[in-house]
Amino acid sequence: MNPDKLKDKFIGCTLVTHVGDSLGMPVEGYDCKTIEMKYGELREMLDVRMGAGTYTDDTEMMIGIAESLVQCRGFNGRDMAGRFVKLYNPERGYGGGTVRALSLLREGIDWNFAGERVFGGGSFGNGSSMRIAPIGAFYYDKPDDLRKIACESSNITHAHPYCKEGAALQAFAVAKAINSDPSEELDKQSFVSDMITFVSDEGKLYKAKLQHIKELLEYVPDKAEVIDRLGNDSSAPNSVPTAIYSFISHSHDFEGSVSYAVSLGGDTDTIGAMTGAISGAYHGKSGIPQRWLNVLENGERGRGYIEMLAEKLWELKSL
Ligand code: AR6
Ligand code: MG
Repeated sequence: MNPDKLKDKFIGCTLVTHVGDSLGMPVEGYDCKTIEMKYGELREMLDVRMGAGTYTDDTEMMIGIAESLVQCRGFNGRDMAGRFVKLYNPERGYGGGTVRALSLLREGIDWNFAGERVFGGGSFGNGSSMRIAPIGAFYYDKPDDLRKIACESSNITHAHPYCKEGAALQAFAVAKAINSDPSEELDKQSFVSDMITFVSDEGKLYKAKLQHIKELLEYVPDKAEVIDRLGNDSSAPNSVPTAIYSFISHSHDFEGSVSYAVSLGGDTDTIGAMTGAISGAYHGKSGIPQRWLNVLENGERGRGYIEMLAEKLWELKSL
């Protein structure tokens, strides 16, 4: 692939995690009908709750992954866990399971054992899938490494098999989007078939959801049916497939894909962030509407910092 295109896609998947997170943050927890009644089709970043363009835990943890991959030139679980702990800002809206895992890590529990002590056997929340974009990018050309590293990174806070599989699947979607040329028509059915093949035997739940996606792509279902069949809550199995569908059903329409994901309601910031990661990986940074870029927070670890990390990640791949 043309190196500049690849760089644009590395920046796209990380920065659009931020975009989707920030677009969804103001309406997190609203249902689909309420969002439609109050805002119609939500395409602007509302200046409510944390403020327009502010990111939540999704992006903060994604930054932890990117920093760690860059500093260690690949995966290092202890380093990554340390960065999650160091970056943690309670005002960003973390899930309870993650807060618990981070506090165990802070107490000195080894990085590979904290996650399984949450909820007795591990959280099945979407917290390890929402942050995975940099792993999808860094291992975009190595699916076996991608699966292994995605699972290990999940284990730091989310040890449940649903989460490991969800994180691997979301990372694989990002990798597939990086490998796809947006100037050609996307073969939607074969995109999903490849994902079904990728899912391991422990991920039967995801295979069934991906089969739903194949069916839903054959017509234009109403949002209630999509929510009913794929889900929109904060568990990994009820949100990762929803993000994959939001991207594939709007693959030609960058803005529409993220806006659609948020419009489904429920865990809007995270479904927005995960859809954004895939759409950003497909279209690249150059596909992001300028008015969205302009409003993203840009302090010490804001938009510019995320771009810089993505560029360094790309440089490491180009060595
Ligand atoms: N048993 C029972 N309930 C569970 C279990 C389990 N093993 N695992 C998860 N839950 P959590 P996250 C339920 O807390 O994944 C933030 O807003 C439980 O109700 O690990 O880090 C993020 O931005 C728990 O509260 O959170 C995401 O949007 C919930 O699943 C979202 O929260 C989420 O699991 C999830 O983040
Ligand atoms: Mg969040």
